[in-house]
Amino acid sequence: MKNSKLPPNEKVNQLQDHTTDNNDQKLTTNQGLKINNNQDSLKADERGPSLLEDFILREKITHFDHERIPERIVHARGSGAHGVFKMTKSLEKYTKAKFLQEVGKETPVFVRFSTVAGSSGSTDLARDVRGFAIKFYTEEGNYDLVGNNIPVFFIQDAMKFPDLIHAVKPEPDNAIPQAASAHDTFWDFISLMPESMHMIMWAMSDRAIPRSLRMMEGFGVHTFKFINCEGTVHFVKFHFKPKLGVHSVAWDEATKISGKDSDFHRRDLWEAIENGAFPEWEFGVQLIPEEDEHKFDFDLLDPTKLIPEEEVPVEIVGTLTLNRNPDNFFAETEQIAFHPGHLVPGIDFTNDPLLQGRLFSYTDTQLSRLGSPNFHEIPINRSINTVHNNQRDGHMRQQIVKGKVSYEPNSIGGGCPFQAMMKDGGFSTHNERVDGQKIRARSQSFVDHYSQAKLFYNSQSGPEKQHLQNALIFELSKVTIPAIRERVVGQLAFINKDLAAVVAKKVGVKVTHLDQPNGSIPADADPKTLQSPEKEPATKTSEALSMANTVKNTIESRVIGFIMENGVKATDVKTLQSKLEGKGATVQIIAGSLAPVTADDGTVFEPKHSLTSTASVCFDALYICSGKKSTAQLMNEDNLPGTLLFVNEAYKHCKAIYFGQETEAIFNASHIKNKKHDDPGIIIADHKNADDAFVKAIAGHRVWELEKERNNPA
Ligand code: HDE
Repeated sequence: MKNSKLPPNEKVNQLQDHTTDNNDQKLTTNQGLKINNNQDSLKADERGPSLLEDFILREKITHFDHERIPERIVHARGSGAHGVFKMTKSLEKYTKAKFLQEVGKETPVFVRFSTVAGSSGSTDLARDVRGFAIKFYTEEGNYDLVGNNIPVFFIQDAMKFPDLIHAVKPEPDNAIPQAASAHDTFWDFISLMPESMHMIMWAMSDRAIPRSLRMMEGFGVHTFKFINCEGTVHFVKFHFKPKLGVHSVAWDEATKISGKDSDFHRRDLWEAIENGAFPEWEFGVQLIPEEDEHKFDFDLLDPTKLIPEEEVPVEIVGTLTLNRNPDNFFAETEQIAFHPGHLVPGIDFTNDPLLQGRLFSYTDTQLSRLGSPNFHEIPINRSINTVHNNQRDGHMRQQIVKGKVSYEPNSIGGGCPFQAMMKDGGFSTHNERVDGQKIRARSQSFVDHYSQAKLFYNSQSGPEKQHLQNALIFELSKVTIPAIRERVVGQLAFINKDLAAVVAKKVGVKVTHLDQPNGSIPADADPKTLQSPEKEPATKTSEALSMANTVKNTIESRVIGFIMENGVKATDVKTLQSKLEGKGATVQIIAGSLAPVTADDGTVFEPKHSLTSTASVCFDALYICSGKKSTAQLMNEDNLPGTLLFVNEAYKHCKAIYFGQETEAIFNASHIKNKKHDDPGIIIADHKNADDAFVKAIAGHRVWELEKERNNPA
């Protein structure tokens, strides 16, 4: 199903009014004047100087000169899509937000995913947090949930955000490195900010190198509030759980994908939607009655903490589906402007000091990025309900508001536009009681920096712990100042002594105990208020924190490389291809060159790639197609290096590899020949269930538990 055939919704209809199709049209200037020569400028004689009066050339070049706008200061690299949010269970009991009331209710959305540190042209596979920002076009106005793929954050207070970002961005003297946290300034900052340790565990885990944007979770991160019609308040955490499970690539793979296809995630999202494999998430909430605010061993307002699902289960109440690619990247994905302060009645903020700071930042940044307070009039940013107010003028104003009145109260305009009563959908802030003194300080309840870092680390599977450890070693090995490496290792020791010891050894420092684990807490704070790093979390391990527990039994939208050459056994190829495609996977043919491949029965297969134009890192699994002749050609002088690189790398990255009939020669020349144990990821076509075994292996994502063996094949 191609996205153009989808039923339109209110947002898509609205965008149609601003969409142009150049098909069958004549070229014009921006004033609509038809142009009859788009090749030559106006000159005094064929070989003479250009004339200033050439308004057509001037308009074209002036527009070109001003095509760029500032990229986002963070989250500059992003990809987006349209979709629909659908309720499967009513939240009426908890919130009066209209789009969350009715089962079956559909709300148009636009979602933008992003990396944080890199510039807009940087690689998709950087080790980084991913943004997960959703604009819900509701009947009550736009609601933005501007979240991440990790449920906690580096810092507790907005005051530290510019410092965090300056530390992670390229260093200011030489602008190195791009889209990477593996450098001195980032780790210097982190080593002095113990509150970042929980987030560091997540950011060093494979969550920071997703297999695809469609295989990541989304979180609102902060605690928000739901308010129902009676004014009852619940605290709420938002979750999006991908239907395909949460999956990542290996770090070695990520670095190679960055070279082979730095648009890997953007392309994957685009192609999945074009092919009708619509990315889908379950939407869930954790709900906490207002009176239970202080029942936890952490503060709900602290954005470095999550609520373990064992303590408050996630209730699934809806689905998010992305089903339409944008028509124009700049107009839609680049110009979309999110803001955590775009609310609807029934949803409100909490006093989380990180969230509070964000409420100022997002509109402010749009003013310099999009250049005008009228950015809400850009088609992608317009609400589907009409805007009525007395705001006027400014750069690039689009709306033509009738009448003499642009103030309130007024009698000339009959008092319009009127304030809305609450019962008519007028927004009112939660009437929370606040007693206190003005104070520039951190709450004592925030001074616990290690217990949930322990919870996360202890919840990981063996291979996940190993990857996290390797990531820390990689990152810290890029830090040139030993004292910084030592301080970070000192922080790790508060989380797990063995982890600290292994990392310390590899990065050439000793584990030294840090006396002051309280970071940004003032040095003159009362020692009784400082938390001991020995504190253990109330919940010791949490299943939901390990990606290993999210594997689903599906191969939907997985990309399988079929490696073949002339003489390949057509029946085997066709049988397996139809089985895989029948289950929603995509098959791509790889051959020695792009020349058509003629099979044993005369069937012609068109390769999408050659062995040298792509690499195994761009595929989820490989099938080495049956056929003696094909095998011989894949092993000729020309193809052998490419064939073996494919197989050996896929093996190293723990992928499923299926050897068809008469492909032993390739098996025996590869690293796999030395495999010592049963490996469910290596399938040999010597039994009738081999095709099914391959399907099962692909659905398992990777055999991470055999990584050690696969990386030491000799
Ligand atoms: Fe953002 N953030 N942020 N952030 N953020 C921006 O807004 C900021 C934070 C997040 O696809 C900027 O329009 C401050 C947490 C996403 O367009 C800027 C603080 C979370 C996106 C900004 C934070 C996020 C942004 C840059 C600390 C997860 C991309 C361009 C107080 C819950 C949205 C823009 C998109 C973008 C500021 C912390 C998520 C500068 C000051 C925590 C997904 O306004």
